[in-house]
Amino acid sequence: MKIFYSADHRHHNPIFEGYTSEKLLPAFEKAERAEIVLAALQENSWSEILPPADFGLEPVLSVHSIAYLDYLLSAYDHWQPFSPVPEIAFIPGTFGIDHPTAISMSGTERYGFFMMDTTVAINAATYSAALKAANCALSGAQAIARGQRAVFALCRPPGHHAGREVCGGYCFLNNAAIAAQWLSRLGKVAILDVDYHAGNGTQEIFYERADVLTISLHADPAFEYPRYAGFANETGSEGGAGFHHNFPLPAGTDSEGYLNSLKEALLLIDQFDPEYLVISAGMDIYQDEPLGTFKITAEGIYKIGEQISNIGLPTLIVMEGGYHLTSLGSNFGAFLEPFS
Ligand code: Q9C
Ligand code: ZN
Repeated sequence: MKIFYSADHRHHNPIFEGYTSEKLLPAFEKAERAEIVLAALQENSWSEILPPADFGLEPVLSVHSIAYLDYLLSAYDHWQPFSPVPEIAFIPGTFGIDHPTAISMSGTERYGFFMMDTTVAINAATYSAALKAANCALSGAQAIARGQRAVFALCRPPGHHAGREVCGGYCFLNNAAIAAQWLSRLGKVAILDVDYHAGNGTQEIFYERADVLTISLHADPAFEYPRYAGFANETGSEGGAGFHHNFPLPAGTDSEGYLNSLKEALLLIDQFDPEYLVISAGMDIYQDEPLGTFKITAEGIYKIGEQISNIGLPTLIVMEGGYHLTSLGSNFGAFLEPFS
């Protein structure tokens, strides 16, 4: 199996993901996540690790706005004159709730328009890391289009919480959405999101589209991040009405409960009859996950991969979340094994 990976993610290594009045909260989304997954996959005879090709900005700008890209590129440098400590990453203190547009790019406080939470601090390396991750996903999409059965994009930072012009939940560029958008020129695409958290960014990006079916299985946003999206009654709008499906699941969901919902999701994909399948894969569904509440075993993760693989579509698997470091490598291995 082709696996696209770039080491450029390493310098995007946030030390905090929010704050209380007393302290900064340490980050879960760390560089070692990708290194751990890479090291585990290198042990498999079926792994072929490849660097991503450069697809330029066009495929990224077909999903994200130019103002947003400019924000990711310039926020850190722009902020430096105001920063008390030079190395620390940029995070604004004011957020542009429901504002129709980013009025102007002057003034770092305006940057709060582009983010939905405090987990997306930007340092000097964030933009290039995010762009490389998008290129890993695009390289995977291209390999699928050229006839590969299944490809893994070892993306970091992750992407599925990023919307057209908003970052959040450790995500800056929506890698899976960028790849799916690229593939959608060639035929219908289904995106299945099995990360523990609702794929709100992907949902937003394709919400009015009938040619890209989006489905997300996740912890119920009534109690879990991202809180403001991922409910069952959100099913698409305009031309895309009926082409988005959320499966909000209760805390404590085990392998059996998960696989039951997955069966329904796979039926919807079968009925849609797409040319390509893109998976947003997060191992934070695992039982020992520090950010999760599900009770899914390693065997359950293998079976989830197996059920998805059994529908037989050309499949691009994109790495999203998963923060239990000691199981992360073997869980991605278990998920990918049925596709190999
Ligand atoms: N202390 C992914 O798995 N949690 N993102 C916010 C702040 C954010 C998870 C709680 C979780 C984001 C890609
Ligand atoms: Zn997640």
